[in-house]
Amino acid sequence: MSGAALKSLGAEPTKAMAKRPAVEQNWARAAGRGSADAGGVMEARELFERQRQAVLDGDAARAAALAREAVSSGADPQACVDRGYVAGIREVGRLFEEGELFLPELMQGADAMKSAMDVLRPELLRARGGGAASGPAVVIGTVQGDIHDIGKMLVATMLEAHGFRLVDLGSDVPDARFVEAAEREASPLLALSALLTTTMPGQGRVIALLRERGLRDRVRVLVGGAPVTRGYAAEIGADGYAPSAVEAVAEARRLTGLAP
Ligand code: B1M
Repeated sequence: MSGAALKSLGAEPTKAMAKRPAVEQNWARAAGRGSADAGGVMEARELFERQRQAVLDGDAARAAALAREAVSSGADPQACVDRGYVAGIREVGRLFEEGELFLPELMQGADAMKSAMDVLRPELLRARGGGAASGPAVVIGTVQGDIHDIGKMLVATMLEAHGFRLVDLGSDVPDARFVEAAEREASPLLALSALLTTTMPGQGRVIALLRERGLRDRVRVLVGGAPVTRGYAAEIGADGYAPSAVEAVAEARRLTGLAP
């Protein structure tokens, strides 16, 4: 990442930050658990800032090391994802859009985010009871032409953590593969992610294909992804929409008839 871009953010590590030990015990209390004293809250903020910065720097090794250290100190993995790593990747996206960063840096930021997620994913599952799959099968993927899979992975993790059996088709998934998987797995729910305005229509195409194959009555469709809105979901005839991974769980429960 260019020095200019970092300076424009005021994002270079401060001397105070550099001197402090990487992880301190009270992160466990502080990171998202609400009962920390003022010092603990400060340490949690510092942890999230370092995680955000590692993604902004595109430093996969540092992002993973901070995730491992956070886990070993008992920090809340969800808070690390939301306030640390996701904050970082969104900042990378903003700088990319403004022409401050270029594609290689976007890719490095994504790699850093993913290396942290490799560490945090099992923790997210564990934090919510281990993800023993007792619920309905959900077929999930990012639509055709779209290789963004970080948000989809977070949604899949949250659904799995809440007991759904996940059939993850990955990214850049052809329309027919979604429909065939829903039929093969007898899945009542298709979860379609799209991150590009140019690939959003893929969500509508899959719904049309379900209808064409006579499956629309028994397969509900949940859509999401940064450019997708509730209005767009209604326009294409989706059954549900969620703006975040957490809200996707409530929506998936509603659509599969589980208690809220
Ligand atoms: Co791309 N990219 N990217 N990118 N990228 C965006 C999306 C963009 C907004 C950046 C920007 O310009 N600001 C822009 C899209 C503009 C537009 O369409 N209007 C863009 C572009 C242009 C591109 C390329 C075209 C760049 C190029 O090649 N010139 C290219 C396209 C490649 C392709 O797909 N064909 C491209 C490539 C890439 C990378 C490969 C480098 C990398 C992706 C790596 C990967 O995913 N494996 C990448 C990244 C990292 C981003 C940004 C920076 C971050 C995306 C992300 O992971 N966010 C992104 C900017 C941004 O989003 N602010 C950007 C974090 C993630 C947790 O959030 O995915 O929104 P999100 O998921 C959230 C919610 O949306 C929701 O829950 C999640 C968690 O709370 N959610 C759902 C997501 N799916 C859901 C499904 C649900 C429910 C909720 O139900 C089914």
